[in-house]
Amino acid sequence: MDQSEQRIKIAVQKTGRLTDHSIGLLERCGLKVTKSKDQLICYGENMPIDLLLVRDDDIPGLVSDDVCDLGIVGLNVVEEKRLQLEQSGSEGLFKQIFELDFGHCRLSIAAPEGANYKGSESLNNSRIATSYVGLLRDYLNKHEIDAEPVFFSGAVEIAPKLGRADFICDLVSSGGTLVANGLREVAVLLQSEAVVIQTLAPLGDEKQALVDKIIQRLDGVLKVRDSKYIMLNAPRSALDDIRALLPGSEAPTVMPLEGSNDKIAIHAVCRENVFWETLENLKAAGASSLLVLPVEKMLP
Ligand code: PRT
Ligand code: ZN
Repeated sequence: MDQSEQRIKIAVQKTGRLTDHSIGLLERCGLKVTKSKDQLICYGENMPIDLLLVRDDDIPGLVSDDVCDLGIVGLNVVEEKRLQLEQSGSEGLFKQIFELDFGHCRLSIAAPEGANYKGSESLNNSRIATSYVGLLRDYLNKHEIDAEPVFFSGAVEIAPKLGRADFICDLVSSGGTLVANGLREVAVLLQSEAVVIQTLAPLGDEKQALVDKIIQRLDGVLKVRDSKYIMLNAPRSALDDIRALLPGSEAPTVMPLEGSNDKIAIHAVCRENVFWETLENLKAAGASSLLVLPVEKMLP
């Protein structure tokens, strides 16, 4: 078999909101790539993994057509493609592996400030501008609303001012764009964030083992994102109080301190962030020499 066929291809957004997070996440999984974003492909230097840099809208198709083995893309784009494929009776799909906790946004319907909106029935007999015709149609069907999606590929928020639509359906994160265009969010269709998708095509043992390894590493990186390693000294008598104060920690390591009979050192991995208040409470409970360190990697 051609050696290039044994390499894993991961589709990531070439330039946009997801690019730096996607590449940064893969780097934290141990992948080193040549960094040129002008190229279509970034070759992995230390692992048989290459990144295909493409428009985000093309990512689900590349994965469902088995051109790429994995893809990192917004759930909004994944769901839109899934509905398009389903509506056209197409077989090719992908499996969604997990959410990556970046690229958060929601797909919402918004109405002009002055519009008399009294619930989803107010959408009847209206035109709604969107780039997400599949998701919008799905929502309208489920709510038995008779409205017409009007396709806009960008600048959806100006459609009502242009007289091209009565409402819009677009992505919202801070809500600033809606406010700046005199629009009000009235219904949320989908909560979205970046996700990993995988081809449904069988990969063969070697490639599957590599994909499993990347998925395990991604999982490890995501799990320790908020974790901290905390070290402190304390009187032995304060152990129970201190354990109760350590956020999200299971079994701390307790060690005697050389030259002291009643003092111990406590080390623990906390699965949540350790805030100043917690440190102050630990100190009040008798802890001293507190040290909090970030956790970079963890394997169970
Ligand atoms: O060139 P390419 O097609 O790859 O990029 P793109 O322009 O289609 O996508 P890009 O980079 O803008 O967004 C990529 C992904 O980021 C989206 O598919 C979402 O999953 C996610 N994301 C997160 C967002 C937003 N937040 C977001 N706020 N995508 C777009 N927006 C836009 C929105 O369309 C609206 O115009 O930002 C505006 C609203 O933002 P707020 O903060 O004013 O509410
Ligand atoms: Zn796009």
